[in-house]
Amino acid sequence: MTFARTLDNLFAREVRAGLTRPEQKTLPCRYFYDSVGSALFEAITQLAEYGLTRAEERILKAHSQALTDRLPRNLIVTELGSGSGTKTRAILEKLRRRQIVVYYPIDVSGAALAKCKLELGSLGAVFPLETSYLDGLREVSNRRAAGQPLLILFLGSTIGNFASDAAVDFLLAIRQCLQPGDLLLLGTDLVKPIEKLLAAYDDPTGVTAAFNLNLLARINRDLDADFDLRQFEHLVRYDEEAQRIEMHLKSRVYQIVSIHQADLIVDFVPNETICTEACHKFRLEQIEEMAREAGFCLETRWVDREWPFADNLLRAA
Ligand code: AVJ
Repeated sequence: MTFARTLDNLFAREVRAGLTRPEQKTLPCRYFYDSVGSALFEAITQLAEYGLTRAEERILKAHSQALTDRLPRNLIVTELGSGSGTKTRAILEKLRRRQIVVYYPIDVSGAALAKCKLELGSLGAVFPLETSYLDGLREVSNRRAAGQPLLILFLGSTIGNFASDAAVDFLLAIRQCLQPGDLLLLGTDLVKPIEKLLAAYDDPTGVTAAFNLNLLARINRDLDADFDLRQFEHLVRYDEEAQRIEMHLKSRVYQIVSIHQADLIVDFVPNETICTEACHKFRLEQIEEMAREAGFCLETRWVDREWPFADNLLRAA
């Protein structure tokens, strides 16, 4: 039974759970990343309005030597949600000057992992793991030699997809796979003017709207459903109190949708929404507090000023 097959069942269960919620209907954002979704996300990272990726690229280009100088010898590197790995090149290029690079990219998207292996394969030994973040991390932790240090990369502010308590729980779960002294490089998008955030998630070109709608296309294809994408509209909100961007799909009309593999018939009233993603934004002091609660201490951090974003080097205490 391949990972993809088991996913369908899990996918069906999670879609059913999200669309039968009493208050706000939801869909899990990790299902954005089928091959079309991964390609659309790559396009998002090129958009003028979406400054996150370029901000982190600037940080890694400028500081990967300083980062490498802080790393213990003979470590292995793993990355949660590596995507195509383009940002990681800066770090691995510096690392291979002083050791053989051993890198485990972990991602739910096989398409992204294939690109990552192509992108970074010339820099050392690359072992892609197509699985969930924590299962992959446990796998890597089991494979390392006794006492061999580990660097985990969790870039791009994907931690922002977790609500604040869940983010601490997730970091705690990571901590439990580690040994004291292991390092985590955590990418966090920082709070900034609302109009800048709204433009980043609702670009005038419509790429993010397509990325969002593609989730319904995936459900139609993989779960035998009949969503009419033209009857849904991409909608973005910013919740100032929760410091988060929310992406929604809004129903234009009253409609009934059948999702056969989830054994579900669900109706939508006009203007009702499905929340498909929450992207939390951080203040520097909140990141340090979150890290402390999860058993990490902040070693150092690098901040991009042009598009406020921070890469935080955390040590497992
Ligand atoms: C990959 C989760 C970091 O939150 O900015 C981009 C995903 N969603 N545009 C983000 C995303 C809409 C992205 N992360």
